[in-house]
Amino acid sequence: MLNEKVYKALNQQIEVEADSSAIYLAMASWCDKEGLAGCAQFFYAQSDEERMHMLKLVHYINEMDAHAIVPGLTAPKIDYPSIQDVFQIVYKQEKLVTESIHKIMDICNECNDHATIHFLQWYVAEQREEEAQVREILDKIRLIGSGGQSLYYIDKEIEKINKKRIAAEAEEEAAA
Ligand code: OFO
Repeated sequence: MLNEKVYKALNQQIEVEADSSAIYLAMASWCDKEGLAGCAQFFYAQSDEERMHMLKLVHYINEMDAHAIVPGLTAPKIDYPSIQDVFQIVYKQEKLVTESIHKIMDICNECNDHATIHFLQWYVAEQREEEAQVREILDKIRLIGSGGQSLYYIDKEIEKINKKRIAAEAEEEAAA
């Protein structure tokens, strides 16, 4: 059985992950409309990943004999000034998610909830990787600059990341 404080915090995290999934889906759709195919593919995949993070929480809470609450959707922003702004927003969102996971860890430590600490370690590692990836993208965007063909080159860079992700997923599947 979960401690009440831990239960509440985990349920709130379901909402945070659901919001991330909706935000990235809205970004994918905006990129599609702007003709940024590589970025669109990146955000569709990110949105799916966030949904998977949300589902992991739902399953964990229920496995612990509590009731996972599915939240209502917060309407995401649907328009963005530029792709540079999109990735800045992503970075802020990922930092917010990291903070939120760390807060739950603190609550778990207070409550001596070793099972949830173990469960959340996956999220801690995932957040470290996601923040690093967005920082890398922001660095590339800065290097490419905002000249005439910058959108083309930014999209190409994101396509490279998509290819790496697909290859990593194929490797994981083969190893399973
Ligand atoms: Fe849920 O992984 Fe980042 O946000």
